Amino acid sequence: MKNYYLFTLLLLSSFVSFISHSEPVSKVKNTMVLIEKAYVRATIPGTSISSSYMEIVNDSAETVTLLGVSSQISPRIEIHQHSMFEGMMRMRKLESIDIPPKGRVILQPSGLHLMIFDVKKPLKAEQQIKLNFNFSNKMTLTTQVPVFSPTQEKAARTAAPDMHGHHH
Ligand SMILES: [Cu+2]
Repeated sequence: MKNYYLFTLLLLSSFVSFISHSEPVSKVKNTMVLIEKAYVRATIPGTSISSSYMEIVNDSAETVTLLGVSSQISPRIEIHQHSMFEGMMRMRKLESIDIPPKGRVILQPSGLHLMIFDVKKPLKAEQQIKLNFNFSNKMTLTTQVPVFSPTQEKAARTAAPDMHGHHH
């Protein structure tokens, strides 16, 4: 019995050391880039399109590039940029977004955003959506993002403007 216990302990400790050997790598990678204030818009009944907004923070000393985003809720998520073209608001697809060293890129309505196409099931407020971010250097980040109703979105956007640090 004692031997069995010891064996289990040994197994456990080797498992723990396996984790501690593998974890620092991904931890270092993941803490270099942070996704903040992220949300996905609830779908409008009868539509299968949505968008997502957030702030991407690069805490590393090198430029990090967002190459794409995927999720089980949609087969197609694109990086979009809104821009004015001949007095009209247009959207165009971007292949990637560069986040400068120690920098921050803000995805917000009327600007950069993630466009979520062919949403499989209606997205409702209070839901949590898992988004997978693919960055350059094979760095990935998975995060849970809440679905906001228009009211919640408005509240979130008016609640924290000072935290963005661009009201100097
Ligand atoms: Cu768009």
